[in-house]
Amino acid sequence: MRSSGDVDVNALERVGQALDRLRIELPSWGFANTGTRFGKYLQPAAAVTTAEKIADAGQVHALTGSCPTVALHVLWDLPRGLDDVGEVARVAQAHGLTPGSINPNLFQDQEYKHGSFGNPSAAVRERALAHCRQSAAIARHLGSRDLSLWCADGSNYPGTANIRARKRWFEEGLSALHGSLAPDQRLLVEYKPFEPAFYHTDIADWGMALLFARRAGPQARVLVDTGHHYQAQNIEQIVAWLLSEGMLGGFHFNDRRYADDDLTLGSIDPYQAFRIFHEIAFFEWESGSRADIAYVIDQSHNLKGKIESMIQTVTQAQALVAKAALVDCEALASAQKAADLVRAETFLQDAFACDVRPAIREWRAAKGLPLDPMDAFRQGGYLERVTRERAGRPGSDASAYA
Ligand code: PSV
Ligand code: MN
Repeated sequence: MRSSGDVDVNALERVGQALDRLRIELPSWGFANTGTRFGKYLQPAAAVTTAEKIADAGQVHALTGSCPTVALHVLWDLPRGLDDVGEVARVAQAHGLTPGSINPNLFQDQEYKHGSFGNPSAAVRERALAHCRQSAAIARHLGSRDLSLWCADGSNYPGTANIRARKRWFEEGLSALHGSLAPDQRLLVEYKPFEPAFYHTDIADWGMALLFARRAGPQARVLVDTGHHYQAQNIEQIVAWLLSEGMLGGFHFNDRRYADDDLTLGSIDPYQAFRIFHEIAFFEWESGSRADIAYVIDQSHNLKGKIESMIQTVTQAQALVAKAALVDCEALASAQKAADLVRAETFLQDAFACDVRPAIREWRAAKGLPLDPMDAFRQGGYLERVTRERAGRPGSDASAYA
């Protein structure tokens, strides 16, 4: 790579290979009307039905070429459980997609007021387990590998919860769930430091998620949602540790300024996302193997157009992955070994500063994709059509949890 800001032939190839490999899953819920806890501003084009969410995801994939799968939330997308599987599979196929990770919902029903797997009531814990087992069955029928679990469990006031008992109930519940997975399924355990609970959260950080995943069984891994950390936490170090432990299962990508803001990837701190992609690329170079990690977007946009913000996210991911592919890992490793600090750091800074847009356009041209996905979307008429079709229907104010 030259450090002058443009991309040479060798680098062009590296960018192309990295983009060929990039698969980033779209969240069905990112196309629906969502809001803050203070209210929501409705968008006439927002998807209401599962079929509409999948159709919108299909648009993003058709324009960017990087999103062949769509993540589904069971309660929102398959409210009739296994009875919805056939239709969801059919619609996904019609839009050139396949169902991706399956997300049980353990936070919306009234029963979960005091938790799911950590609930003091054995009956509620059983209910959580049954719902997750049903979600695993849905995943098997849809051909999805990952059951992606986020538990909102926690408490709001000191002394109100038996933290150790809840930990034990989680261990029991997750092991039982793991026991009912098919051999090729994975259980992804997501952590979050706070919200909705504001005193303690049962799976609050990557260490807790790691312990639970290890105890659950060999098919469990940790899922890193980039918005689920305290300010200033070094997320790429967590990524590097989980990679070295063979325990990084997937990501929920988004950006944030304050807490779990669910903002567009790279909109606040693109260098942070670049450093994550770099740690993965560096690991792959060093180990000579591909990291088996599910990349999923977990964002909800209240004010930006939903499809446009997904296109923005995916093109940003493509750019950051391309930049990370430009780091000369061999030279970096030798600079690190020699403790040549400035030289080592400069490899990252140079790659990040590189204008990868021409290389990405070449890749798009070679794949028959629009050179400018956002422009193609704006010219394509899809938004105008769905706005006409969807506006004013019953249910268009319905919301998923954001
Ligand atoms: C919780 O904040 C979370 O990150 C979980 O992944 C949920 O499934 C998702 O958001 C819902 O938007
Ligand atoms: Mn998430």
